[in-house]
Amino acid sequence: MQKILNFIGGEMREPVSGRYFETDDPSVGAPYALVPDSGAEDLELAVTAAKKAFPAWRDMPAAERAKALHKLADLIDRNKDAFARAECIDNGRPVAGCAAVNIARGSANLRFFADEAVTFTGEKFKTDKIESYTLPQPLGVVATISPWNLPMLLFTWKFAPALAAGNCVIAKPSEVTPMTACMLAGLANEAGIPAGVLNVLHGKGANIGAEMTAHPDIPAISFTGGTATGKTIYASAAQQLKKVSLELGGKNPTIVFDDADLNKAVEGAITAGFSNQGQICLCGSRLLVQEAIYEDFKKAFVARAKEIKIGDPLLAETQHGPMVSKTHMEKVLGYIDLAQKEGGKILTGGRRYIVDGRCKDGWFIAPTIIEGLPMTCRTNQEEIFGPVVTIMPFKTEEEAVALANNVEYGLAASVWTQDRVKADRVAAHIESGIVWQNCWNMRDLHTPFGGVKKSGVGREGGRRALEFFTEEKTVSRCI
Ligand code: TXE
Repeated sequence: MQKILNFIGGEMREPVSGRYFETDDPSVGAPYALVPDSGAEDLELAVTAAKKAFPAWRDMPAAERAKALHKLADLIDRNKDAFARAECIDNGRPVAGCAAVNIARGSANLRFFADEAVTFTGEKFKTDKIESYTLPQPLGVVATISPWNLPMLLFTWKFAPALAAGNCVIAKPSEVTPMTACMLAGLANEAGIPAGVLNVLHGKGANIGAEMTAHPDIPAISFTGGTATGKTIYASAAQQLKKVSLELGGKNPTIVFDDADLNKAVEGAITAGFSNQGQICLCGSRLLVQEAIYEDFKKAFVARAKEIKIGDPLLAETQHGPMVSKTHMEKVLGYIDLAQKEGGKILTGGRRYIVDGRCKDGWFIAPTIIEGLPMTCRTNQEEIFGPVVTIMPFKTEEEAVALANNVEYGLAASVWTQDRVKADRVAAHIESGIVWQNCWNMRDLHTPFGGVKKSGVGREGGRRALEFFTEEKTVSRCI
């Protein structure tokens, strides 16, 4: 069994308690590595190391910090095949997707925020009597907590802006997918990131995660994960008035109007619904199709879903791997059962999928499409976070918007129509942080990213992330 270690003060360290737990390879359904079960003592060591490193890192010119982050990005790229393979084994995403998305975005995130921080400056103000300027200053030691669905992408997305802005970080990846975070930590010294600037602690949310959110010397927490966990973290952070950024769940609509380019919309809805086995907070899990094209669209969508190649995620041609864990597979299968009890008809998929050979015990679920459910049922209201899409017809634009908005979540939506004015009108009325027009998950890292309603608090991306990890000080003088 491989052993994952914490990274504290520039050194790989065993957890103080000596306790570990197992993590699984979901494609074979068996444990393959040991994860530190870190706790308060490990956190204390990390906070001490980070506090010691902070003054020098803070005072370093942003361009110098950027150099180290670029070097770390170079090292990720140099080892990208090893990272992609490790991420695939840990998470189950097919290796091609890991390479093209999870790992490529890992290094891209580091480069992007390194460069953004160099041009991130305060503002100047002037009246006839007073001139003022602002100084955006780093917060100190901050915490990032990331989930299992896009391990490397979200791990770096959280800590890169914090480091670039001059903070020291204690980063906790998900206990379900800790491997690539551990590998990345192993490159930090070579990249020239000073000891204590980046610390990586592994362990369970309820133990080390909760310790991090309650620690008095950590003034800010950036979290991506489930809405229930987000609420717990928000409540804990409130006790000490910490800053929080919460990127939470989604139940996102894909709206297809009858004037859409049918082929592009089908392909878009497939990508939105089933990318990463539906385990992306942005996935379009509720497909709304205008009635004139409903039957044709449904036929094409189901046929296309059946073509998705399920199999061993280490094979280059595989498009659809296993669910991340047994617990998660059981949760998703539970929702598929529920959907049928609620009156839904399975059009394809709908059960555990057995892959022959090496992956025969893997936790696979085929792309699943369900028809005939009302928007108010649990299947259409709760985040399933798997390869499950419900499809339903609508008559008018107003009805489509009302159906889209009839959930507690509000992260993202995609709208398919060739009518630009209609696309803009719908975008304005959808209750979500992000709307894509005739595309899905096209990301410009400068743009604000985040949700409304139960999908989160705050915005990340570009300048917003740097603002979150700094406090603005106003300096004024009389003239
Ligand atoms: O995520 P958790 P889980 C959704 C999805 C999924 C559900 C639960 O619906 O089925 O959430 O998944 C840490 N204090 N999403 O349980 O628990 C935890 O260790 C501090 C949506 O795996 O939210 C991990 O590092 N930290 C999603 C991180 O929080 C705590 C991505 C996320 O885990 C903690 C993942 C605590 N009390 C799941 N409890 C998205 N929207 O991207 C847990 N953690």
